[in-house]
Parts: sequence; C-alpha cells; structure tokens
Amino acid sequence: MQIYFEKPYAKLKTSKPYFMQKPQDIWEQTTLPIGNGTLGLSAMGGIQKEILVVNCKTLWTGGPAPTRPDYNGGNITEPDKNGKTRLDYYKEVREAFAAGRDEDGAALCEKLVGKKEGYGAYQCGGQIEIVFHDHIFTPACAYRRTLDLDHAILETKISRGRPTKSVCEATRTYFVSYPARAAVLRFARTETPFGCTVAYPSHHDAIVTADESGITHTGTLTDNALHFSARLEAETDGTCTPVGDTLCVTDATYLNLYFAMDTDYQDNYPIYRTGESAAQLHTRVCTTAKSARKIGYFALRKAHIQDYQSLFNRLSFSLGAHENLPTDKLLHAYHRANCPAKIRRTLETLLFEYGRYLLIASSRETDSLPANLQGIWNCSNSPIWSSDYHLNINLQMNYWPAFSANLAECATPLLRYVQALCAPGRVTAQVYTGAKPGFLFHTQNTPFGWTCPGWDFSWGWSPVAVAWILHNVYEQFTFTRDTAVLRKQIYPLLQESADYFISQLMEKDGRLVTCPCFSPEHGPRTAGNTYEQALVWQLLTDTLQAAQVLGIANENTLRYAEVIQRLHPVEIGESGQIKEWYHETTLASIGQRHHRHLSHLLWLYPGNYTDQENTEKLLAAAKISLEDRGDKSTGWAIAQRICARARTGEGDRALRLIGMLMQHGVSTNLWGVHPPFQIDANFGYTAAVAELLLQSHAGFLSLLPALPTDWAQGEIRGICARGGFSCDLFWEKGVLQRAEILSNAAEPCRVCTPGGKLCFAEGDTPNTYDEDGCLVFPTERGKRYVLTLSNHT
Ligand code: FUC
Repeated sequence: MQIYFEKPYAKLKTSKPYFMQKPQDIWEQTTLPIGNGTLGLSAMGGIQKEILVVNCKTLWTGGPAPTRPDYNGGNITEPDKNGKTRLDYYKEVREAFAAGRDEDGAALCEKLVGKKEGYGAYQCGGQIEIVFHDHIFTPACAYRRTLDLDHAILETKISRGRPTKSVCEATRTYFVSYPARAAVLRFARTETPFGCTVAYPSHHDAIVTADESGITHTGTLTDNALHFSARLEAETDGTCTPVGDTLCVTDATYLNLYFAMDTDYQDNYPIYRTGESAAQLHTRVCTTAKSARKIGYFALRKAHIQDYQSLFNRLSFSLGAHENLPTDKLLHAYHRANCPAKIRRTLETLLFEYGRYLLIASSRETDSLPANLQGIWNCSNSPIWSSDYHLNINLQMNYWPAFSANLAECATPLLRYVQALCAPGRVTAQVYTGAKPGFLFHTQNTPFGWTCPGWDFSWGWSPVAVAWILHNVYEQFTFTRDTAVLRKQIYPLLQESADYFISQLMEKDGRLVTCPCFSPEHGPRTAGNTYEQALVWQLLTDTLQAAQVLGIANENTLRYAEVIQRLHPVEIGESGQIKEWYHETTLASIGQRHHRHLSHLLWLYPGNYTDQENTEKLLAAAKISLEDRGDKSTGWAIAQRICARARTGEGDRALRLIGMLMQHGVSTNLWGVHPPFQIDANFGYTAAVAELLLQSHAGFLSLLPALPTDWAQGEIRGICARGGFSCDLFWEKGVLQRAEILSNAAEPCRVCTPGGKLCFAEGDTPNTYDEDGCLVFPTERGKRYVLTLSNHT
C-alpha cells in the first residue's frame, strides 16, 4: 500500500477544482505526512531543496496568558449594561419559547454567546530545510516519492544514469517514531558523496543556534507565553560544521537527522502548563533527540516499524485488484467514464488504508490532545477555523473509524480530551444554564478549555455537542467491552451529562425538548429539533445501557428510562422526509436545500435510534431526506453521506458517493478537502467503508450489509464489531463465502448476512437461529468461529 508520485511536487497535475495558487495550496495538495500522534512532519520532496514542515500538536496560541489574566474559556460571567447575566437571558429565552413567543426567544438567543479573546489557533512549528550543494539531480532524473503505508515510512528516491550503468541515487527516508518520540530523517547517496546545508529558520521569533552536533530552536509564543523547544541532532560520515545558525555538511554518503520537539503544554485546567521552565523543557527535548541519536537510524527504524505494524497490521483489506500507478494518475483515471475497475478498486482500497494510517500518525495512546481539523499537519499560523476541535461533526468524524477499523487505542486522546473539558465545562454549564452538576461545551474548542458557546449563536451554540462526543466515547466500551474503563472513566461522564440534560429539558406540546436549539448550521432557533432530540435520546440510551452492564439501578436510571419515552421523537413530514424541525411541513419548507450537514439523520448514523413500530418507515424517510440533500457536497459531508447510505443498506448509492468524494473531496495527496484541507473526510471515508462491510449497531452483526455491486470480490480481515468481535470476511460474486469471528470478550454472538443463512462451517455445533434469522451462539474468549452460508455446506 503506497501513495506515490513519479514527479516532483511542482510538476504534479493537481485535482479539480482545487488548484495550486499559494504556497499553502501547494503544500496542502502535494505534501506527504508522517507523524507519531504528537509530532508531525510533512515533506515536499523537492530535488534541490527539501522542505519539511514541522508540527507539534500542542503548539497553540490562546488560553491563559500573562496578558489575559481573566481568561476563563470565553465565558461571559459579568452582567451586561442592562444588569443581566447570561443565565438571566437563558431563562428569558426559555420562558419565551415555553409561552409560544418563539420569535422573541429566537431573537434573545443572540445573548447566549461568549467572548472571542483567547481562542487562539494551532500553530505551525516552522520548517526544516535541506539545500543540496551540487546540482547533479534535475527534474529529468528518475524520481519517486513514496509514502509506504505498510511501514509508515516516507521515502524519496532520485536517480541519475542508466539502469545498466552505474547509477547515482539519492535516497531520503523519513519516519516519526512513537517509541522514541522523535522524527528520523536520513539522506543517503550512492556513487558521489554529497554536501548540503541544513537549516531550521527561526519561527515565532525562536532563538536558533547551531553547534557541531545539531541545531536548537527554542522560543516562547508571544500570545500566551507557551514555551516550545526543538532539537535537531545530526550524524554523518562526512563533516558537519555549524555556519551561523545552519549546519554545513560536506563529503557525506549519509546524513541522519534526529529531531525532537515539544512545548510546556499540559491538559491541566486552569493552568494548562507542565510547570517546566524553558530550560527544563529544552533539556527534556534535547535528551529525547540525543537518545534517538544514540539508538541510531537502523534500530530506530526497526522499532518504529514494529510499533506501527502492531496497530496497522491488525486489519487488511482487498477488493481483489491492484493497479500499480502513481496516486495522481490513479486519481485522474478514476474520474474517467471508462476507467478500468482495477484502478477504481485500487484507489478505493488505498484511501481506506490511508485513513487508518492517518489516525495512527495523528492520535496515539499517550497524547493529551486528539487529532484536530488537520490531524496534526498545518503550515500556517492562522489556519482556517484555527485548525481546532469542531464538535458539530468534525471531531466526532475523526474518531468514527477508530473502533471498527481496530484502532481503539488511537481513540484514547479523545477520551482524555473530553475528560479535560469537564472542569471548564462545569463553569460554562453554570454560567449559561445555572446547572449543577453538568458540563457544557459547544461547537468549537481548543486545548485550553474554551467551552463557551462561540461568539455567534448561529454557529456557536450547540449543547448537544457534549451528547454527541460522548457517543464516540461510549463506543469504546461497546466495541471493546472493557467494563473497567466503562466503570471508572466512561460512565461518570455519561451519568453527569445525562443528569444535566434531564435537568434542562422542558415540556412542549406534551413532550420533553431541549431549549433553545439550533440545527447545524441553518434554519430557525427552536424549542426542540431532531438534531438535539436524537442526540439526547442517544445519550440517555447509552447511559441506561451502560448502567445495566454495570449493574447500576437507582432513581436516576429509572428516570433515564422514563425520560427516553417522553422525548419528542424523530418524525416524518408531509413529503415523507425526516423532519429537521418539528414545525417543518414539506421538504424545503424550512432551512437550506442541499445543506451539507445531515444533522437530522444522526440517529441513523452514527446513532442507533430505534422505534420498533416505525423503523422501516424511518429508513424510507431517511432515504428521501438524503435524496433531497443531494450527493454533491464538501469532503466530510460526502463521507457522512456514504456512512448514512451504508446504514440504509444502499451500497451502490454509497459507491456513487465514493466517486463524488474522489472527484470533489480529496486532493492529489489524498488528503480530504472541504476545501481547504480538512482531515475529517479521510476518517469519515474509512469509517464508511467499514460500515458498508460490517454493521453491529442494532444488536447483531450484519456481514456485508451494503456491499456495492462493483465490490463483488474481496476480503477484509480484522474489522471489528460491537461486542468485542474481530471479523475476517471473504466474499465472491457479491456473496459472503466465509466469515471468521474472533471473540475477545466472551459475549454472545448474533450474526446474519443479506446473502443467505449463516451456519458453522466446521465441527458439529448445532446452528440456532432467532426469529430474525440470525445465527445465535455463546462464545468463549479468544475462540474463533468459522461461518459460511448454509447452502455452501
Ligand atoms: C463545521 C462545518 C464547516 C467546517 C467546520 C470546520 O462547522 O459546518 O463546513 O467543516 O465545521
């Protein structure tokens, strides 16, 4: 599995409608990323001059700062000139809606906002530049830049000379080691030794110094006094001399650079600092870089591959075809009407694997922060949307593939982040809604507990962002069945939040609704809408289910069950559509047509809303709503549509959407585009493919529930289902041939496939079926169950 280019970036034909205009566009569309969760590098692969953009996940402006002594997550705590607090306004808004004065309530919502100061943005960490002294390689040379997804290694090879004669070859090999917490860059050349200048120009007014063994780059962000420190250690068989703040390397056949970077950020509210001095931080970073150097390139590489493959190799996916073509060519060919199936299947598989690669590279177990809007890769100090944590879909989508794609550990930073938002979130809940207990955060967030509701209600207010992200968090349990984590870490979050939402529900037309609410990011402000109701339903249902698992039964759990029944349900409108607002009549009577958000369909995916009597009707209505929203959208929104079509069981519609994503939603380097670059589309796509092949949200495993006709042959090994199952599926002619189900949690298994009746392929275990035709059997931990279709035996 490789993403590769046979031309230097400047010569690549990029994808429509996204052209290379500014240096940032060029980077976004052609760079290739590596990372270990915290430290990210992205290389351009230039011939004469190589540029590696550096990122450190915690390098953020905003938050507490000596110049912002009053920073408190954007909350407005003081009364305004009318002497009213935010809580006063909140009460007035709710009174207005309760009394049927909806217009007054909607207008007053303007008051439910926070401050902008201290929001900050994810920063670029500068760039490492390597300029080669001789000019023996030109664009006419054979060139290949490869991101090897099987090893998480980025390599550029440039060679001059005929293959039969002696070839002068330059090889540049990069990876970021998670075990060593360091990036490793190796430059090697055959035949003629090389010379180069290595620089790490000052970024954010950093002090840059060079010595015989490397370069130091340290500084403090002006905005918030966050210390950052980076150290680059050089090792070569040539000579290495400091020249100014650069290194001059001559007469080398190889040069190894070991690079470490960190900040003094810590996810501890309200300080958000480790407490280290700049010198202490620098010592720590230098130690990391020097230790890496001591271990050396080859041993680091070996340990890196081992570490990476321990996650990546848990799953493999094939659609039975592989075309060896550079990625830009694959992408261009994909759009042609007569594109061979082999090319299409290759790109579809590659993009799936890329999502897994990117999650491992941007979100590792020990990270304090999850993957942001760009994962960890960012070349700007003022990236769009601050490259922050958006919780009205984007952060949730980042983690959609984590469990189904067998990367549960990679979701740990998300859990930690949500836990870290609780303390500042409790302040926000109190200031804005007067509630205690309970924590609140909204559409957008930073690493510094910025939990207030935006500075504009129409995008900022979204209390159910909490309920939604808690569903991601709860999925860690449903997939792994780790009851210890559920009890200690997940349940307390669910319970506090469930109690909070119950305390805020109000009665309207005989039903319980949230108030005020707003469906991202269009339509009216109302009391109750499908977005909020479905997410509150999900939270209460998850909490109740978790309580049952943990054997908790008390007043609260009784209340959850009762409130679930009284919530305003998902409704069908006059056009047969899912209503996004309760006073919606026909399609498009309210809101924007073709809006990218599918907020009224979250119960379908990622939720598991059920309404026993109406499930089929709701599915039919969801299809009408999906049709109305249309296929063409932005990167993540197309990925969300694919996930939804997987749940409606429409594999062929999903594949058509995959075509749209390839055309409008990814750039040449296969990064998701909104535009600009937004990584959620990558993660959403990987989640969607998993969902087409295996679903387990409805209490049973459905194998190949939405297989596109064109994916007639294939296999996926190591895909995960709720209940602690890891599955290997093999299919031909669109029908499942064999399934191997590994039970990791000794949960009973209920399983079916649309292609026919499943039965045990081996042994003489009797086949037992439930009323839905699912094969049902108890399982033992660590045991593998081999199934086939009953007419195959
Ligand atoms: C949501 C979306 C936008 C964008 C932003 C980062 O608010 O509505 O389209 O993706 O997040």
